[in-house]
Amino acid sequence: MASCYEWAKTKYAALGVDTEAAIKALQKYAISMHCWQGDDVRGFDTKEALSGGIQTTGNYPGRATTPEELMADMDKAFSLIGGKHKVNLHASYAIFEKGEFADRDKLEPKHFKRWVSYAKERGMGIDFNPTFFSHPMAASGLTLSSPDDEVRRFWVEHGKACIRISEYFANETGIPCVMNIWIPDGYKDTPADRMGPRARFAQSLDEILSIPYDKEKVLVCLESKVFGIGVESYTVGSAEFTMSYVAKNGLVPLMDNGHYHPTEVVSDKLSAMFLFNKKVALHVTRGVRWDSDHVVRLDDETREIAKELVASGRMGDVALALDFFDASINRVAAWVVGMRNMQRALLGALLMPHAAFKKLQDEGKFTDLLVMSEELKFYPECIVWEEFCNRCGVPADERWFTEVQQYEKNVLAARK
Ligand code: RNT
Ligand code: ZN
Repeated sequence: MASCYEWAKTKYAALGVDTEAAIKALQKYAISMHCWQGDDVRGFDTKEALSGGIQTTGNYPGRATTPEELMADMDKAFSLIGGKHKVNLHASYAIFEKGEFADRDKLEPKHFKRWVSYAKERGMGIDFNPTFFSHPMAASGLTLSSPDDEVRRFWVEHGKACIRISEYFANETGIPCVMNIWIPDGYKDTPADRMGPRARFAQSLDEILSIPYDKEKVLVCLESKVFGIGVESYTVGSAEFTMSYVAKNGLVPLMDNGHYHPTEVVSDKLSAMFLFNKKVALHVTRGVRWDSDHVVRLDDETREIAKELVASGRMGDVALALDFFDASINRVAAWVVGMRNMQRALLGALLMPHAAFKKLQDEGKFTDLLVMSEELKFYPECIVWEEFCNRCGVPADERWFTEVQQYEKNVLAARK
């Protein structure tokens, strides 16, 4: 009797879909896993509370509080996720040796050498984010757009430091570093002056980007946002600001699917972005009513985003990172669920007969298109997933969770 996989392969082949090609494409697709899920976005460089209009809620035991713990937790997660991925760091995760400290404006590559060893030992690349929040200099809620020149300068220096660190990551790992700039700046109530802060933000970005760096190695992104907690009326880095700045300066736009009005979807925006940008970066997250940064589920929008990446043929041009932080559940499990769901969404998209579907659309055969896309939902994706996981040496089903439960019992439970 042929194996289940052979049967699934034949079934997809009848639609013109090559399951082998799908598995291979998924195996080599690196997703950037955000370190900040492991410690509720606290980082190691300050004792400041999380600020900037983002929030973690919950107090599930076992949070990583040291670099060693965070790295061990990430290893546990990576061991249960097929394929090779990237590590996504924030500047606040600098690791200082005993007695050493450098403020955000003075950070240097050496403060990240342990992360470089971590990545190199595992053959991974590193992505990076300047941290414009959870810091006394961000207490006013304004950073790169601040009218206070001392504050603005401080953060400009931070941005420059982060470009140097990003280049160091790329040089050391041999893999380009995606460096994403997101600022929390904005106002709670209707501003008197909308233009001033945006003009200062543009000026600050010009200053940061004026330092020489290798544009092949460091891909600078700008992330937009529509609102945040405490900045409900106005954010400086709006979609129009970031898209225009990026287009004018040859940067990469970063779209976080929690950062739009609730009825807007990133899946519908991607094709337009692909037409006018060589590369596009994503933060895949799940907003529940608002930008709540819930763990990524295998929901319709995640699948639709994945479909757009594959159907457009532009999967390779997308720097895909996850961005969520849930402190109410096992944090390692949160990573694994989100990463595996993103992979499942991509696999589903890789198993669609896109050329045939496009043809149906162009020929106006909308009944056929509806019928086939609905039938496809019950095709044996799960069997191809199982084959993918087997080849990667990770559990295909919920057995991965047994390992996380063991880890919780043996490691996480012992943490204070
Ligand atoms: C905030 C942005 C930003 C952060 C991380 C921690 O709304 O999404 O990307 O979540 O940088
Ligand atoms: Zn984000």
